[in-house]
Amino acid sequence: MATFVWKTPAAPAAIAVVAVPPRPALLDRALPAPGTARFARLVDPAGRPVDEVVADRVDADTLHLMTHGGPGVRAAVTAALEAHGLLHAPAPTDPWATLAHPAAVAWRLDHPEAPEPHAWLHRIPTVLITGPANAGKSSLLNAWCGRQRALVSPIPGTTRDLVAATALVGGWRLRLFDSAGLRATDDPLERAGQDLVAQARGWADVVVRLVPPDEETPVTADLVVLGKADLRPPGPGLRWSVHGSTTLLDDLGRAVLNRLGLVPSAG
Ligand SMILES: Nc1nc2c(ncn2[C@@H]2O[C@H](COP(=O)(O)OP(=O)(O)OP(=O)(O)O)[C@@H](O)[C@H]2O)c(=O)[nH]1
Ligand SMILES: [Mg+2]
Repeated sequence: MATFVWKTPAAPAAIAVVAVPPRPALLDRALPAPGTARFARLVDPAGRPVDEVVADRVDADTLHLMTHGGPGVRAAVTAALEAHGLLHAPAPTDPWATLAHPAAVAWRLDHPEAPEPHAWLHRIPTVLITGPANAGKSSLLNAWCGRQRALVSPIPGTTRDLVAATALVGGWRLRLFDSAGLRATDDPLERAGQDLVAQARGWADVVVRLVPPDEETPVTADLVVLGKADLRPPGPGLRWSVHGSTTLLDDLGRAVLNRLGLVPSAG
């Protein structure tokens, strides 16, 4: 059975586009030749006008009707095309509809036809912030997402659950997870929190290990961040301090994006 497909989303708009087979009975005047367009009226099977359209003959087998885009017009056009014996086919999933970041939309606008280079256009990367108790993980989460999302206190073992927040970094959304501090403990709830961290290390796309000044041993993580930099002597490495400038956060964000292959290395 011949079909028609709406090529534009259902949201109200000035104009909507529907692809139909080039049947002369659909219009009140002759079909345009392939590669040309003409103004016409879409008519129902009894010849009654339904909408004024521009009929664009994309090729020998396809006619695009540019109808008006309000919901009432769309419903009337759908009904008329069904009355002509055409089957309403669902639109193929629009890759634009699932873009997850402002930067992904910008990339798509620049590369409308290109194959997509990575899943991050549609998926929000997850970033686990881990490290010893009292390292400043919750303070980092709060600074990164721009609000007091997690409790901060000088008492080690404050955070137990994974605490999620979203940050926008260079136009990319990141799903950040603060987590329980790592230390020896007999508290069953704190241990349960540390088990969550172990699981999160498995599914997080990037693991950021925040190292306090008294822990200098290099550790394995995607990114090692030297925390409480205001209490450290100057030196190399990726540094962070809640009392520092926003440049530190920018550097950290760039390093995470770099791990994800989203921007070139900051050098
Ligand atoms: N000087 C300094 N203090 C900081 C910094 N970041 C956090 N702190 C302080 O360090 C203490 C612990 O901070 P939190 O952010 O709660 O540390 P945490 O790693 O989440 O701790 P737990 O949840 O217990 O694992 C608080 O008193 C903070 O104010 C920093 O960059 N510099
Ligand atoms: Mg905490």
